[in-house]
Amino acid sequence: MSARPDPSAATCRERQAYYAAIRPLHLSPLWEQLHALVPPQPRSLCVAAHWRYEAVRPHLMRAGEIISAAEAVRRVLVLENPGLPGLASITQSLYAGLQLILPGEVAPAHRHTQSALRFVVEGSGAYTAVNGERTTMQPGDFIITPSWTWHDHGSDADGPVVWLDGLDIPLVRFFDAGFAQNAASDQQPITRPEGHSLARYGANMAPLREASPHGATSPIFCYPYARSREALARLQRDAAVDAWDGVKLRYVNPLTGGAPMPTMATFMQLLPAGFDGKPWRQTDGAMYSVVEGHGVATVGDDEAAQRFEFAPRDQFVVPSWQRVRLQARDDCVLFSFSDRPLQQAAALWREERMGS
Ligand code: 1HN
Repeated sequence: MSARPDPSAATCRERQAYYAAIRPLHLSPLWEQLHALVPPQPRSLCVAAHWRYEAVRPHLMRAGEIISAAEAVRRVLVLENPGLPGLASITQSLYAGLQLILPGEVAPAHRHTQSALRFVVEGSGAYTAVNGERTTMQPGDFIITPSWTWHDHGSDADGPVVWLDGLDIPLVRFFDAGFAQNAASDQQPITRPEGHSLARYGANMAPLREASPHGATSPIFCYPYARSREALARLQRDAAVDAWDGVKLRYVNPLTGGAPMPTMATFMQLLPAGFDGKPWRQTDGAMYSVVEGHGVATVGDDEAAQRFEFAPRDQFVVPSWQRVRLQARDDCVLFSFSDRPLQQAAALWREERMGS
């Protein structure tokens, strides 16, 4: 843009007086903020951040001593983006937290218009119930709570169970479209056997005469880790490894081929031992949960780059349009989620793969 001479002091005073005169009418001059409104490229307030599980776990277990799941309703430590304090946001559009449930506890049934995903981080044997069906959690499982479905959690495990919650809370807040209700009883009646939704929709087959039970949301309740891990292992062996992503797959709604939820896309990738990935950037900032392996995520531009040395169960967030590079010491498996489906619906999503 062409440089113009700075206005004189008198002109500035005149303009300030003018701005003051129009303020009571709730008018403001666009020309003072135009450049900030349409920046040349995304400049997110969200920053890259890394939560080492080793550092977080003792505090999560302490939460288990100071409050019950019943009293807390959801006993969660929110992963608050350091650039978005107080907003319960991991990125501008999404929320993330680590939820703990202890043996014998129940997190009471409620429903809300916010969609949720659960990604199991530690422990086995807790369950979540949605729509009359329960699923028992195993580490690495990806579980869906569709918008406006009753859901409660409980645990028959013999130790703590921890999962990552991902919700579209900031998005729903942005749209002022949030509704919530508590159920009359803590636990919903179970009307279907465990594994029902997977049998019905998870075998590359679908029922003949039945509408999607959750509209645009996937009818699959739990995407078991064992299946995803097996697919990645086969592809690592049998197919070329992508220089940016390693072996990366997206989870799908089998009825549409699209993302499992209208607001959130989910992914799982395997970085083979010794993987030294090329850098990329995408407009969807993403939250990562490390399932297996040790490696390094380098986020940001050269001098300002942050180096996250990650280990299993660590969580880290990558902001929109920041450069990212992934390296693996041993075989690494990473789960991630982002708001990509909405960005794609709005024709906003972009990516750049550098060094090709
Ligand atoms: C919620 O309902 C759950 O159901 C977890 O487990 C986290 C964060 C904010 C609002 C509702 C759950 C949540 C939440």
